[in-house]
Amino acid sequence: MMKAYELIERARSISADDLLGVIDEVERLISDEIRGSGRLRLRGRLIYIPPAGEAAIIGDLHGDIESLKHILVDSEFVEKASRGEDARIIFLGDYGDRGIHSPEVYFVVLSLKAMFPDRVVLLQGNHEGPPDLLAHPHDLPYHLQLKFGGEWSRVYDALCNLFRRFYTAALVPGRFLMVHGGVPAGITGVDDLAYAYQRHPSESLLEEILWSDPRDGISGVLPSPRGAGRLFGEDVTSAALEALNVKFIVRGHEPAAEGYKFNHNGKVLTLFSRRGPPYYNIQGAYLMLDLNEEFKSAWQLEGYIRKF
Ligand SMILES: [Mn+2]
Repeated sequence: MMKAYELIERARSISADDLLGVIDEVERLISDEIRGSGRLRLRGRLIYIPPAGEAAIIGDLHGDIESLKHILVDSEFVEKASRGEDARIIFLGDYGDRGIHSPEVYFVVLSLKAMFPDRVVLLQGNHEGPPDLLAHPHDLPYHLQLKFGGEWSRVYDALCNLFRRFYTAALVPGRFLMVHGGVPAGITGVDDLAYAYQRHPSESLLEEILWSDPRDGISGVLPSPRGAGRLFGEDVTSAALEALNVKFIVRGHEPAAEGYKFNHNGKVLTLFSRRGPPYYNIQGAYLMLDLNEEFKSAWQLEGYIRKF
C-alpha cells in the first residue's frame, strides 16, 4: 500500500515522462467517465456526489506541495481509500501557478485520481480555464522549465489539454454545491453548470463559475477587480441556492487569513488550502465532512474545518 508521504517523496524526483504518463492515464480515465463508462453520476461537466461517506474538500493549492502533504497525511485519505472505505477527496481547482512546486502538485493530484478514480474529483479553477480566460501571471510554464528543462512544453501542452476535461462543478443533491469561484447571476438550474463549458464564450456562465467572488453588502453583481468574473451579492447566491435546491456553496479562489471565511450569512464557505507568498493568509484550511450529515447553513461546518 502506497503511503501519502511516499507519493509526495516520489513527486520530488519525477521526470517529464513520469508526469506525462499520469496525465495520459487521467485523460483516458476522465474521457471514459464523460462517456458514462465509470460509476460516477455525471451531467455534462457536473458531477453528482452521493450524500454518503466522508469527503475531504480542498481549496486552492497553487504549487504548495507542503500543504498538500499535510492535508494528505492529516486526512488519511490514501490509507482510507486503499482499505476500500467510503472516503472521497474533492479538489476545488487552482493546483498550479504562484508556487514553484506546481509540477509536483499536479503529479500528486493526478496520481491520486489514477489510483482511486471513483473517489477523487478534480474541479477546474480559473488557472485551469480556457485559453481565452487565462489567469495572469501564469507562471506554470516557468515552473515546468525549472523542473524539466527543454521538455517543459510537451508537459505544458498535455496539461492544458487535460484542463479542458476537468469538471466545472460538484453537487451533493439537496445539500450543497462546490465550484471554484462562484455562481452565475440568473442561474436557472443544473444545466447552467453542466453545460457552461459548451456555452463559453457566447455566455459568461463558465467565466463567472471560475472567476467570481461573493461580496457582502452588495446586491446583484458588480464588475470584478480581477478583470474577469463578477462580484456577486447575497441575492444572487439565494436565487442560485433555490434554483439548484441546495443550502450553501463551498468554493475556493480567495485567500482568507485563517484559510477560510463565510459570506452571505452562512450561504458561502471559502476554503484556501495553501500558505506562503505571494498570499498573505497565515493559515491554510480544508474541510473534512461526513456527507451523511445534513447542514442548514455553511456556518454549521465550522467544527469540521481543519486549519494548519
Ligand atoms: Mn482561483
